[in-house]
Formats: sequence, structure tokens, C-alpha cells
Amino acid sequence: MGVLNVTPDSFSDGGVHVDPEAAAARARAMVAEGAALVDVGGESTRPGSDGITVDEELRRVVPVLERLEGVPVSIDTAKAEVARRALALGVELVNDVTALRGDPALVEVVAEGGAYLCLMHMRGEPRTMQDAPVYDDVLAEVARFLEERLAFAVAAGVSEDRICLDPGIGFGKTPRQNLELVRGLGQLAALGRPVLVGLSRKSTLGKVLGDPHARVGSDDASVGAAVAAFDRGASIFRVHAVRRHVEALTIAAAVEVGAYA
Ligand code: HH2
Repeated sequence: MGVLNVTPDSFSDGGVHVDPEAAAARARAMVAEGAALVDVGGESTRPGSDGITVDEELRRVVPVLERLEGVPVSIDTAKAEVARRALALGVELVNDVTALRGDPALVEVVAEGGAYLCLMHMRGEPRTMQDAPVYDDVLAEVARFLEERLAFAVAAGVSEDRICLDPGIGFGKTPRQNLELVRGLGQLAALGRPVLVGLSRKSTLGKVLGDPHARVGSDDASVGAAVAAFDRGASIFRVHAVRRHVEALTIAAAVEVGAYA
């Protein structure tokens, strides 16, 4: 899953793709590099960010989605109205970082649209989520949360076989907690749904490499993290540098299944 932020303020690529033509070209390039899906997002969820209005989010994403016919796309939104417009424009998956807690109307849009859905764990909300997050047992808590949100979505009519789960790396977690989640991904995969991880360029990677004030991580660090996550059961990777991840993960997968003739 290639990341396409059409925001002025995303933590790693904010402001890069605000022109819809340039954004659409980047989306097509990511598919050419091997992305199976392009995740279009109009609202930054970086730590400390405030939300934007429905109108502003639509103004950012609709011109891009209109230019992406034939490209497999997911929409990174928590808003029912944005998801509704996106699905009408051919989007296949709704990536909701609030796991259907942000907008009570979203679950119906997903269910009625027959869309795929990603449910992500987040502690608190982006504005406050990094204020000293404390867990008794981060892995157990995230697993319990995702199991509960999965049951909620299915009860509301979303087809279970269309749902994937995401521990929400960096969303209300310290670097140590993020690493613990990656280490324990098998426990999340045991919930029976594909696990998606977004480790790409997250500040935890820069911190692990020795910079306590890092705001982003490098692409090399991202690839290492993705391979570690793959080894522990993740199967969908939300990444910025698509070709590097496709190459690394293709090799990791070939080792796993002995696919090369
Ligand atoms: N991370 C970000 C945004 N959306 N969605 C899922 N499912 N999982 C993630 O880990 C995830 C996500 C944050 O990264 P990015 O889009 O690069 O930055 P921003 O939120 O500042 O736009």
C-alpha cells in the first residue's frame, strides 16, 4: 500500500502532492513500482495535528480520486461523507484510523458500499495521543481492542472477509511499545484477519537509530522494520518508498515459501 498524502502538513511528505495532477502521477508511479493499492489521505494524523472540516478534506482528495480511474485506491479517512464520495469514485478500501469510532455514520457507508475496511488501534486522538501513553500490556490491549472493533464492524454488516487489522504504530505508543507490537504481531494475526502495518518513516525508527528527537525515520530503516513485521505475520505494508519495499518483501516472501524455481 503506497502512501499518497494530499495534505500540506503530513509528517514525511506534507505539501509534496497538493497539485492533483502531480498526486495522480505519483499514484500511477507507485503502482508501476509494485504497489497493490494507493492510500489517499487528505487529513494529517501526525501527533499534535488538529482535524479539518469535511469540505476541506473533500476539496483535497476528490480532484485526486477523479484522476485515478483504473488505479486500486484506498481512502485514509474517518469521515462518512468523504468515504461515501470516495467509494462512488471507485475506491475499494476505507482506511479508518479511528476504527469506526470517529464518525458513527461511517460503518453504514462501508457496509452498504461493500468496501474493504482497515481498523486501526489508536490511543486517544492525534492532538493528544503521544502524551505519555501508558499500558499494562500493550499487545494484549491492542489485540483486545481490534477484536472488539472487528466484532462491531461485522455486527453492523461489514463482511468479515473484507476487514484487515492494524496495531497503529506511533498512534499513542512509545518506541518501546511500537517495537513490542511488531514483535508480537503473531498475536494480532491470530485474530484471523490480515494484519496491516504502517512503520514507514515513523519517528520510532529514527529514535531507535539514536536520535531521541527524530521526527521521521529513513527509508532503509523502514524496509528493515517491514521485513521484521513480515516475518511476524504482517501481510499489508503502508509505505512511502514503494519499490524498495516491494523488492525487500518479495525476497523475504520467497525465502518464506521457497518460491524461486
Ligand atoms: N499511519 C499514518 C496515517 N494513516 N493508516 C493506517 N492504517 N496505519 C498507519 O500506520 C497509518 C495510517 C501516518 O502516516 P502518514 O500518512 O505518512 O502521515 P500523516 O498522518 O501525517 O499524513
